[in-house]
Amino acid sequence: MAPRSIITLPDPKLRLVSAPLERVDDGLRKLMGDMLETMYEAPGVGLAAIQIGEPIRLIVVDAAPPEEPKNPLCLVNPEILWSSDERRVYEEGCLSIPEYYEEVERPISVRARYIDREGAAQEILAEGLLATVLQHEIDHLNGILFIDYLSKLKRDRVAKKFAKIARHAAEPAGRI
Ligand code: K1U
Ligand code: ZN
Repeated sequence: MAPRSIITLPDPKLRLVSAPLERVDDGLRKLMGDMLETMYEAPGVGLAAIQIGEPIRLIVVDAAPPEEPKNPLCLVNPEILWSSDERRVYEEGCLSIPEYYEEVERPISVRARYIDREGAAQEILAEGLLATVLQHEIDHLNGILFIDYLSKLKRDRVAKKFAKIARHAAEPAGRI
């Protein structure tokens, strides 16, 4: 396993719609391991393949409380089958929008189907943080970022801030 670099705003790849996967093989399982290592190292509670530049429908999540054992999940071609009418607000972050947190309202529970790391079809009923993270990660597969749920004013402000950071990072180092 090897940690990978996480792409950040305004990288246009973050707006791609990722492609479904045809099969689960050793190459994909290696990528799952790399993504889990990248997520734990960040640290984070989820990661979509596009965040390491791979436009495929693969996400990893671990929403276990810090005092409990790790509970890594790898989800291939995940799809939301049902969302609760009941919603809750949670302060979200995104490893592709570092150090920016805002409250987002989403359904409190979701049922999702996916293919697991052995290639078997699975369903999961998720509540609380796991439900929030699954929705956030599945949004990444469709080119949607959590800032898209904020007001235009807040979204434009954060987009400008990260565009400026990227411009400065691209500048040649100044002479002494
Ligand atoms: O997709 C991502 O960018 C990962 C993101 C997932 C997420 C967090 C919160 C709500 C919805 C989705 C993160 O993991 S941001 C970092 C974070 O939340 C965290 C970091 C360390 C410990 C616990 C949480
Ligand atoms: Zn994110």
